[in-house]
Amino acid sequence: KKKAEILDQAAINRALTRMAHEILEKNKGGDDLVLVGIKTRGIPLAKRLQAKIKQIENIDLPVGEIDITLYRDDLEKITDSKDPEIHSATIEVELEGKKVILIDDVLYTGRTVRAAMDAVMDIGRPDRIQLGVLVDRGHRELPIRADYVGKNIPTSDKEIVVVHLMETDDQDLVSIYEK
Ligand code: 3GP
Ligand code: 5GP
Ligand code: MG
Repeated sequence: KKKAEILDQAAINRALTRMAHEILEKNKGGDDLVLVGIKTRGIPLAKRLQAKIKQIENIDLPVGEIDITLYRDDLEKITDSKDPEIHSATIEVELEGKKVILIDDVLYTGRTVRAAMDAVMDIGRPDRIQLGVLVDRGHRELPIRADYVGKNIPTSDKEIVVVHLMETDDQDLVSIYEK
């Protein structure tokens, strides 16, 4: 049951524009940055950030992809589910000396990000790993935080954040639903 619409298309676009500027500011430009999208909706978000960074600084950042399997029968059991596992990771560029920025749509327990960091470290040895998410909904179960956040949305564990993106869902909209 839908409770509220939190970000519409314009708000999502503004948040991503700000995040692109923050990424460039924090890293003093785009040198050695590699964006890595986490499975479905992190990937179009990483590509949008890549396009914005291209507009701002005229540089083409590489975009990699990590596919993480969740092993969840249903979303009710989200917190007592087993840790996620890496299904595949595709990063075409050498990571030695690079700064990897993981991108996901929603940050929740942090378990997916932990698994994604393992996958990156298996592929190469970046100098740094940072994290950007469109929505931080709280409820971390690990000491993980995001460096770039589109919007903090305090949620109860009975709520879910539904992220719709043009590329996957034919519209841009972030809403809160009650399970
Ligand atoms: P996404 O990351 O592409 O949005 O994690 C696999 C998918 O399951 C995610 O895809 C996400 O949409 C969905 N998902 C995982 N946990 C939750 C949750 O707590 N609530 C909701 N609505 N979806 C979830
Ligand atoms: P984690 O609990 O590991 O932080 O999140 C697990 C995965 O599910 C991540 O890819 C995250 O984006 C997604 N996720 C967690 N909670 C939500 C949510 O409320 N809504 C959506 N759309 N995805 C979620
Ligand atoms: Mg996600």
